Amino acid sequence: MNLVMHDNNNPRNPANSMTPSPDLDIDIRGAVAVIRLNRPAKRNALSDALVLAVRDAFENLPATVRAAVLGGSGEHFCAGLDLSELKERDAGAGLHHSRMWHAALERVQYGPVPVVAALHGAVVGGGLELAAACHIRVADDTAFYALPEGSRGIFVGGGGAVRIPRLIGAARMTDMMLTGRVYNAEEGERAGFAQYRVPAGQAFDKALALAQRVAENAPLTNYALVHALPRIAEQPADQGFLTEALMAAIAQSAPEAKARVRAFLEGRADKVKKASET
Ligand code: 1HE
Repeated sequence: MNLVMHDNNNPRNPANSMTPSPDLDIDIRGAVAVIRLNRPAKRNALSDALVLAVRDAFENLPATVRAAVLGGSGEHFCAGLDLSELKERDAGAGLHHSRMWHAALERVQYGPVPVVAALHGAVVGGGLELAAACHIRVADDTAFYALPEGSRGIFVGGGGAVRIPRLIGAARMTDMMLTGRVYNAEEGERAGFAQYRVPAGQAFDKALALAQRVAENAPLTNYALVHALPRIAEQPADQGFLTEALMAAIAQSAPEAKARVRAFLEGRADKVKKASET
């Protein structure tokens, strides 16, 4: 049993609603939840059970958690859909299977906290769809990105058709699926898959450091970034401006926001440093 749940105090949801999975490690480290796909022998391929375990993990994070890291054990982040479970499905069953993935990855993207993905090795197919549902992606130099669905005679079904073009553009995604093109870590950073690239073996440490930094933000600011920003980006501009104003008004009214601004004005908070100093 590889499930490690160090903190069962969970006011957000009853702890007993958690579906333990032997293939998912959950380690609560203070304000950061470290969640790891743990099926290295199968390259962390996403069985239905593992997809549901990811959903449950994000649904049941303890209220003390302020950010999460999502990574994979072994040599690869994730080999995508578990192809051994790919059955003959009629159209209705295929629809529901895809919608099950959508519901699970929706809990990652629109869950309670920002999620930093630590990527290495294969980030392919449904693994790339899962990474795209996270808020920050850190990739090490071993990472590579592909959408082999094109060659397997299938299509993306885990939200990739919506999320991946927003990272790299529809033209690049079309090319990847039509031609089987694989992006290496450097090309992937340039294309927009990852916001950070680090030397081999350092993705997890960098992701954890970023998550710890994210966890220090005022909770309402993180809420606005996870829940409001992507929706504002989808709204027509005039509606987006109004949603932005409403969110800004709510965030700045929090006592924590007022205290943070006061701390700066009284010289007790960090100044913004030049990029070369950070
Ligand atoms: C798997 C899977 C998998 C590995 N489902 N079992 N995804 C793909 O098409 C990618 C398929 N996988 C690969 O291309 C390679 O495995 C990797 C590049 C990821 C890794 O290569 P490597 O040499 O390190 O490992 P391997 O020897 O290929 O695999 C080790 C074992 O994992 C082996 O099983 P074994 O019993 O022979 O040891 C593989 O069969 C197994 N394995 N990947 C099942 N994906 C919501 S829709 C999403 C649609 C998709 O994601 S389609 C894309 C699926």
